[in-house]
Amino acid sequence: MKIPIQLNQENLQEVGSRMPIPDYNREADNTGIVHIGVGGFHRAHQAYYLHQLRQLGEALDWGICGIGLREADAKLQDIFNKQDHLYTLMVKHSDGKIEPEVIGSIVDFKMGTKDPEPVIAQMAHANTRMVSLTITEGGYNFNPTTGEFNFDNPDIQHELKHPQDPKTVYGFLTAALKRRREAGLPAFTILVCDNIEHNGDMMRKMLGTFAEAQDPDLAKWIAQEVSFPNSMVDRITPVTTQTDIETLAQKYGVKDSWPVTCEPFIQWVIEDKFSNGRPDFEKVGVQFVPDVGPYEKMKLRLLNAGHSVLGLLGALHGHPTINACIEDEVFKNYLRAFLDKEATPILGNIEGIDLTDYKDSLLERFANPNIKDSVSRICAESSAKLPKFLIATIHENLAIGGSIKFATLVIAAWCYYSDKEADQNGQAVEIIDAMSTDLHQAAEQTKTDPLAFIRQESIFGNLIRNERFTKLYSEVVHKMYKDPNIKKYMRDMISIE
Ligand code: CS2
Repeated sequence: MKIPIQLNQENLQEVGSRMPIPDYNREADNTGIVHIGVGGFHRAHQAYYLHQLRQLGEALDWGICGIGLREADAKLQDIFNKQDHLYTLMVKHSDGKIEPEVIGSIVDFKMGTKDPEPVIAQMAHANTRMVSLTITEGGYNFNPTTGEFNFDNPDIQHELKHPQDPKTVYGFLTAALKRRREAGLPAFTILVCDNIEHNGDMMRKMLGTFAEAQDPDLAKWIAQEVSFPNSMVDRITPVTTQTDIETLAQKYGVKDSWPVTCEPFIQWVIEDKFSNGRPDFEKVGVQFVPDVGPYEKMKLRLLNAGHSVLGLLGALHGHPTINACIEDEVFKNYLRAFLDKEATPILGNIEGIDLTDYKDSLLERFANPNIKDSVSRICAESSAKLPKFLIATIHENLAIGGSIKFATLVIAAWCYYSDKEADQNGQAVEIIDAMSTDLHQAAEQTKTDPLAFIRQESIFGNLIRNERFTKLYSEVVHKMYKDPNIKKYMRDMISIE
C-alpha cells in the first residue's frame, strides 16, 4: 500500500505519479472569475470545465477566486488553505471504475462574512470580468410564486441602509459594481448557474430591483452595462462521504480532506452574452446558443423533477439512494410514466434533442450504482426546488387539461413526510429545509383540514383555488393518511395506465 501524500502545491508533482494533475501556472494573480458558492457542484462543473481549458494552455488569466458568504464556508477555506485550493474530482462510472484527477482552476478563496472588504475588492478588481454563482435555488431572495424580490429579509434591509456592509449577494454585487463604475472600469458579467428557469433574467430583475432601492443611478448603469446570460447546468454531484475520503487515501494514495465525487455526464448550455469577455469554453464542449430557454426547461422538468419524484417517494418508502429507487421496478416505471405523461407534453419540440433518448439517458444516469446519490440530498430544500421543478408542471398541465396525478401523489407524499418527519415505517427522517417549521406546521393540520399543506401560497401559488387539483389532492392525501404504503398507490397508478 502507498503511503498517502497530502494534496498541496508542494507535493503536486509527487501526486502526479498517482493521478492526473494540473499542468498550468496557478498563480493567484491571474484570476478573472469570482465565484460565489463553492459547493461540490461548482467544483465538479464550472471549475472542471475551466481546468480542462487550462490543460490546453488556454484561459490562463481566468482563474477562479471562490467566495464564501456563509459562516459554514469557513470549513472549506481551512481545507483550501491547507491544500493550496487544490482538490480531487473523483468521476464515478457505473461499472465501478473511479477516475480521480486533481483540479487546479480555483486559485484563491475569500470569506465575506466577518469583513466584506476583501470580497468587494476582489470583485471590483480590474482583472475580474465575470462573477458566477451557485448559491442554490433558494438563495435568490424572491417569492417563488410571485417572482417578486423579498424586501422583508433583514439582511436586505441592513444592506440597503449600509451599502458598505453587505451581507447577501445583492449587497456585494452592488458594492463592487459601484466601485467599478467610480473607477471607470467595465462591469463584469453575472452568470447564474443554479437550477432556475431563465436564471439570468431572474437575476437581472432581482439585482435591478435591489439596486433601484439602494442607488437608482447605479441601477441605471447596471441595466446598461451588466449582462446576465441564461444558462443550463448539469452534472449529478452527490454529497462527499467519509468513504470517498478514505478510498482516495487508501486506494489512490492521496490525502484530500474534501474531494468531490460526480457522474461522468456533464453539460453546460449558455447564451453567448458576456459584457466583459469569456473563456473559450466551447473548446471543452460547452454549448453556446441564442436561447437557452428550451434546454433549461427540459432539464428542470425532466431531470430535476425526476429527482424530486424519486427522492420524495423514495424517502417515504425508505429507499436511501436514487439508484436504489431505480432498482425498484415500481419506482422506475412510475418515474417514466411521470416523465412521459406529465412532463414531456408541456415541453414541445426542442431543436436538436430527441426527448426519448434524453429520458432513456436520465434513467441510466439515475441508475449509476456507484454514485449513491442520497435521497436526503434530493429532498433537501424542497420548498425552494419544487415550485421550479414540479409545481410549475402541475400548473401548466392544469391549464391545458393534461394529466396531474403522478405529480399530485408526490405532493401528498411530501405533505405526509413533512408532517410525520418519518418514513412510512416510522423511521425518523430529518427535514432539511429553510421552511421546515412552516412545512411541518402546515402538514400537521392535514387531519382536520386536508388542504392545509397546499394553502402555503408562497410554494403552491393559486393551486388551492383549482378545483380539479384540490379534489384529486384531497382524495390522495386522505388515502395516504389512512395507509401510507406509498408503493401500493404507485403500483395501482402504473397498472391502470
Ligand atoms: C438535484 C440537482 O438538487 C437536486 O434536487 O436534482 O442537484 C441535480 O443533481 C443537478 O441539477 C444535476 O445537474
